[in-house]
Amino acid sequence: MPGRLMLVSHPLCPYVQRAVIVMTEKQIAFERLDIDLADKPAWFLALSPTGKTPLLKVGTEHALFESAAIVEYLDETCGTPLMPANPVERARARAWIEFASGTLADIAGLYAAPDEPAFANKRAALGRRFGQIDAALSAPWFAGERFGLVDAAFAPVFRYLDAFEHLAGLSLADGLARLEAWRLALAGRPSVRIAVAPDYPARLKHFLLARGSFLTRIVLEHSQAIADA
Ligand SMILES: N[C@@H](CCC(=O)N[C@@H](CS)C(=O)NCC(=O)O)C(=O)O
Repeated sequence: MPGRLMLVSHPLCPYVQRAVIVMTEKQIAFERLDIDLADKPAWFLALSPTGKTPLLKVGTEHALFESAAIVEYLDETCGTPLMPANPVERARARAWIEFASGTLADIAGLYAAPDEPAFANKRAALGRRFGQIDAALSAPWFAGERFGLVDAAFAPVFRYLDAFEHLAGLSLADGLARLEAWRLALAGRPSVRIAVAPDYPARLKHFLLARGSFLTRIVLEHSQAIADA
């Protein structure tokens, strides 16, 4: 065990979820401290070169940043490895974790898109990504029989998809049977379920409504249509 772990977090951050999933999978004890990203504490800015969550404080000596680096550190220091032993498979896993980060960036672009053309552009980019992921994945988990770091990296992507379907009636990955099966498996995984607090859906809705973006309009119209039905 590497010493006392403190995960500096934000309740909506998908990158934080990766670390929580991995620590839960590995039964690693940790404390969590949520901060206000709109008003970052000075101690956080002093520790984090990027000023982004997650940040993992390890004992009193180290503060790790970047979710991919954090989860690999946890994987190498605690329990049975979630990364493959084979270097080629490990390189492939790292590449797909990066692809998951790019997918999260496109999702952020989608919910921030100010108008229909920008929204349609991001939606098309996401559709292409989901097709590529569907073609690359095995079953039941990304690389086959064992749950791994790629699964942890993508679980927050699908949490957004669930929310967009529920709040906006918006489907981004239709007709991809393998992806759908993986998404369902991830949604049922206990570590994924508890990676956010029970108030996550309400917080995300509040966040999306406050964006003033094209998706905000869709969420409002969807709520209205449900109220009228
Ligand atoms: N590449 C980073 C991305 C982390 C990230 O974008 N965190 C967001 C919250 S989900 C953040 O802290 N944003 C605050 C800011 O950019 O000022 C990682 O994988 O850890």
